[in-house]
Amino acid sequence: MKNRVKEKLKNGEKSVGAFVGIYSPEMVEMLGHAGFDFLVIDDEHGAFSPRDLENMIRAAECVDLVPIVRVAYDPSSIQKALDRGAKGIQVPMVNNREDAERVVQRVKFPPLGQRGANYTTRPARYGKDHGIGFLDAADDQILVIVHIETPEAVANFEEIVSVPGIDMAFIGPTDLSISMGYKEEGARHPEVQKTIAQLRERAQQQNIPLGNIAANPASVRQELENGTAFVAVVITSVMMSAFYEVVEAGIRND
Ligand code: 3PY
Ligand code: MG
Repeated sequence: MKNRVKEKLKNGEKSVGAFVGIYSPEMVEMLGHAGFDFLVIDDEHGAFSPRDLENMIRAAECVDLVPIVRVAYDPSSIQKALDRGAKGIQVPMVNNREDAERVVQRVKFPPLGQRGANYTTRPARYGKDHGIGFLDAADDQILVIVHIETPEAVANFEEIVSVPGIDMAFIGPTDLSISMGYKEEGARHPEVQKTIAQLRERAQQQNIPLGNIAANPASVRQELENGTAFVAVVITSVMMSAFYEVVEAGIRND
């Protein structure tokens, strides 16, 4: 169970992916064929049943996309996503060391964590994989990502990312700007931009890769140039801008 994105991170390479909150294995296949590296199945905001999650993950595996699940943060959601076959877990609203430690406890098997083992599940190939081989591979390959999206998380950044087992810090610009009080201006507000720029420097000092959202193709490039290791577009934004383009073209032709 090699995790291509985790390997890339270790080698200092960058990855581009997409958040998907709509149930569509076909769209997952399209992302894979288009050449994306990873998929974040958004189970914080999306409408997925456990079965839907599993089918999205299965589709990602068919096209060599790394399936990551952004969980709605309660501890059991991490176990459930991992047992469906998620190769990465992305956890919103991680605000301090204790939150980060709780995430690691849920993702890793003992001794580092307290994840429950069961070899009859999909990721263990229904019993074909078991014992130390399965346990160590899972601990080694599953990517653990925490969202930094509140002033408290910003203040505690160093202690969050230094928790053993945390692989990456992901900036949540929308929640960060709202929780900083910039509900109208959003992430464009200079204070939010300044905070994000400072997080970049602090991440570099801590030697922790940073992830971020990109609003459009130009900002994918900008993020990569800024050193962001893991850049994700949001599929609904990409689709809506394509739809607006078509509608505008139609209006101009009227
Ligand atoms: C945010 O911007 O708050 C996010 O969580 C990104 O998806
Ligand atoms: Mg968020």
